[in-house]
Amino acid sequence: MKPNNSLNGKVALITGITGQDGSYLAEFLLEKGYEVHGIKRRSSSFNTDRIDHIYQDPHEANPRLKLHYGDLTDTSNLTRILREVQPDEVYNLGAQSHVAVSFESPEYTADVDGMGTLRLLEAIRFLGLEKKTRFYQASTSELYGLVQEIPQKETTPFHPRSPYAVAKMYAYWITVNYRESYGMYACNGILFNHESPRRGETFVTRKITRGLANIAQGLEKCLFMGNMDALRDWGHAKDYVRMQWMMLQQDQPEDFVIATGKQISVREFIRLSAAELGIQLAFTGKGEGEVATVVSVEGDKAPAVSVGDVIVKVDPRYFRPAEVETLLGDPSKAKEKLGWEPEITVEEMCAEMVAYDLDQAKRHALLKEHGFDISVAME
Ligand code: NDP
Ligand code: GDR
Repeated sequence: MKPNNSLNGKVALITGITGQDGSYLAEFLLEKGYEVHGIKRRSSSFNTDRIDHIYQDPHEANPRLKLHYGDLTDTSNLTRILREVQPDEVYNLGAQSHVAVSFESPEYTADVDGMGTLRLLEAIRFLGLEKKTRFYQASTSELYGLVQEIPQKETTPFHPRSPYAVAKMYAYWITVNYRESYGMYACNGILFNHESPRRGETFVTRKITRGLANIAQGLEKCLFMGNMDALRDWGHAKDYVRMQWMMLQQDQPEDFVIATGKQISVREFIRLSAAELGIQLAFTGKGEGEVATVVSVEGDKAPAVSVGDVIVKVDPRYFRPAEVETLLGDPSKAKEKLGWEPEITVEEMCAEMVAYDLDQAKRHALLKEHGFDISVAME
């Protein structure tokens, strides 16, 4: 067996290590003593921002974090990496993960999110690693789509509503199938929405916290939103990656719903975020005509905002061809079998995200004041 730098004897491979969850999971596994390998895509500019703080220069030390170029669309590449790494645990977090974008690129999304999962499972089997390597699949509450039951649990029927969700449904079942067919330790975490300051800027929570912070500092005038009635069960990514690891430490592989059991609307998340900046909003109008107007401003976090400003409008451009209106998870199984419970509330998470984005906005405003105008464009 190849010698490794693991402190606990274990080696993990993470696809999607440069993403939100991948970065938190890599930190978590390094703290546990793992040697962590990650697959990153080749990009024309640097794409490792979220993991730069844990990267160790291979010239200076025996790093416990190692990166490999790769792509979930490339079978030979995945097989070669798996053969080289011989992981004890594989976390398949890599995906084209944006639901709205999946309507624009359905075929690519199917290839990466659906077939990519098959490629990994098949490579594990092809290399004879099926008894050694445990496999975690990043499944999603989007599988429930048009919900059949409230709240949603492991037994709730699926009705996917986007090319993303349909691709993830294939990945869900192929993971179950490899478990049943080949006795592989393979399981699905059916995770509800989870966020953090590392959330991609075009997902709704981050779009809101970043957009409002920019408006507070005078970098932008207005936030343009899609469906503000959508209801989501939002948790913190840090809580959810802990659970990803816990799922692979059981005697038997099983699928689990991971959620907080509480939901709020997009509109309520806007209200919470604005309040963190000292801004109270009034929402008026309906559907495409809805706007949010500033009714009061307190404190010094939003010097560029005045009473009467309209700082949120609806732009139908952000409506989806088929929408998932409401998601609410029931995490009882995870609580009873694994003792998992989320530790961070949506209010605490929102406060953390706003504080981070306000700090960024202040830096940008300062640069702008001194003649260095960098783009803060909002999606
Ligand atoms: P992100 O979008 O932040 O990260 C996705 C990761 O996948 C990035 O590292 C990205 O690389 C990588 N990736 C994209 N395409 C490919 C490809 N073709 N080959 C290899 N890697 C690729 O997602 P999250 O961290 O939020 O989510 C992690 C996983 O969990 C995803 O599979 C997502 O679908 C799923 N999920 C997420 C939930 C959430 O609320 N966050 C809820 C339920 C499931 P790059 O950095 O280069 O773009
Ligand atoms: P979602 O997350 O589609 O649930 O998928 P997203 O944050 O994109 O949308 C949540 C809800 O907000 C509504 N919405 C908007 N969404 C975006 N992105 N931008 C807007 O301007 C906007 N206005 C309203 C959406 O219509 C939707 O109802 C996320 C991803 O992380 C998936 O990978 C993951 O599987 C699921 O969560 C669980």
